[in-house]
Amino acid sequence: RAQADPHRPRFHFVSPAGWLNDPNGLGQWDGTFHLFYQYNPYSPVHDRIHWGHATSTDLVRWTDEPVALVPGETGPDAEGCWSGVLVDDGGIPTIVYSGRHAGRELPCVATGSGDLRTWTPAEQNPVIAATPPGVDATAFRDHCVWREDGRWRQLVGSGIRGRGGAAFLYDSADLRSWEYVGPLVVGDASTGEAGDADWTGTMWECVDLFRLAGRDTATDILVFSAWDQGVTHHPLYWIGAYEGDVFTPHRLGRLDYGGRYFYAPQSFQDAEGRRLMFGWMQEGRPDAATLLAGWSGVMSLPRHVTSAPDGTPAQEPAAEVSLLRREGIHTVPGLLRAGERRAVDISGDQLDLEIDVVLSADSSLELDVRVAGQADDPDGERTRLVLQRDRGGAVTLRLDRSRASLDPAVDGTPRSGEVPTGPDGAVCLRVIVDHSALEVFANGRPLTARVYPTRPDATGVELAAPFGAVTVTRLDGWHMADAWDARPRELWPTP
Ligand code: DQQ
Repeated sequence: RAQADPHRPRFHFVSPAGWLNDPNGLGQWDGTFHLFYQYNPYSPVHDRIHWGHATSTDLVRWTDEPVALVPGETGPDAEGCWSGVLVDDGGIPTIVYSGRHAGRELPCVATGSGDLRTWTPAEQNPVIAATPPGVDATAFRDHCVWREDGRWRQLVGSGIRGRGGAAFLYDSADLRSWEYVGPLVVGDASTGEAGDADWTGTMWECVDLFRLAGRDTATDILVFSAWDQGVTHHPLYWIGAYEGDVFTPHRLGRLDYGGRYFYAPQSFQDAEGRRLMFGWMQEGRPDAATLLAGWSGVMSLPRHVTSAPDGTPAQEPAAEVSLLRREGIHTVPGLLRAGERRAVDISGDQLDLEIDVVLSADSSLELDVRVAGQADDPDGERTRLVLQRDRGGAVTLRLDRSRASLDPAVDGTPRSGEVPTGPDGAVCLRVIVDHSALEVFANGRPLTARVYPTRPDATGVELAAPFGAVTVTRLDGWHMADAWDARPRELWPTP
């Protein structure tokens, strides 16, 4: 069944079957990349979560490994092994995760065999027995763990009732016995409200603290996913300075303009020193459709995160993504006059497009993918991406899914966000299409989404200049190879 689903990506990582959500335990051991993930192998719903596992030597072609963590029959993780990280404890691969029991989560530890295939939960689990004393916590789960001055440090995602989301800091010598240091950052949920794209929520899921080296100085970035009462809102980041148990937040930003379509990201530093990040691209179709399909959830492609000149995180697909490029086109479309529309000489539902455009003030470029039919065809489908430069010079990236699918049940809500540009209005646009998975990057700002065209011929690509003239100095496009040899994959992979 999974094979027949036209919405199932072919070069993004997906679980063999069943349900996938957050990336977990990202790391590189002896040159091999490990991707663990929140996994329900039995059905495409979020229930009694295991840790799935896959390995790769190039970040894009993955091999399924045996399920890593299985909830216990009884005990601290009987209701699920929720999100966490992988650390190197003096050569012993060690997972710190959230064990779910009696409707709540507490920190747990498991140690792995040298090949990271067999995992044993620690006898001491849960290693932190309760939420911090004197704090009315909205939740307590997900972990960021690192070495600092010969000690272990940990952040646990949480929130303080009546105030907002929070990240709590802990300290340990051995990963088993933890001391509460204090709240590292506490948000203010009364600033803004649930519909706002930068609302910080009442609980922070999947906190991830890392340092990005800039040209002159380094910045500390605290990524979290804003959550409130069962609703996964969007990933955000604080830029700030972490020093001496204190994080001083300087500025809040949106990590991905797709919001909940790039949720619960986790990052790690690879052997080359790159900061690489994956996120969960959740579904935008109804549960009934997902049940029928037999699978749910897509892992984003690996992203390379660097520091933009203004200290904000810039994102682009890791260079390895281009290993999947096959035959392509290399064109210089040149000037598009206001109102002009052109078909691009490449089509498909597995594409990687790179477009360099110069937007004059008060102009816009439209790129349509997954196109079937003419622009005004009521039975047509098209996923519209628009780069628009206003009179003042500000550039906005917009995703319009109002015509992306003839299926009225799928999510068609728009997305948008600002794109940094120089005075010349130049934008490098990268658009990756993989069946229902869509990842867009405009000058380092990502917009991730899912689209579900119904027409088998929804494979066209078009360029247009809805108003104002634009110059497209380069348009390169490639067909993308399948990352999987055989489908469907086994439900319970064995080594
Ligand atoms: N998903 C996990 C939690 C985390 C949430 C459960 C974020 O650990 O808070 O599957 O999507």
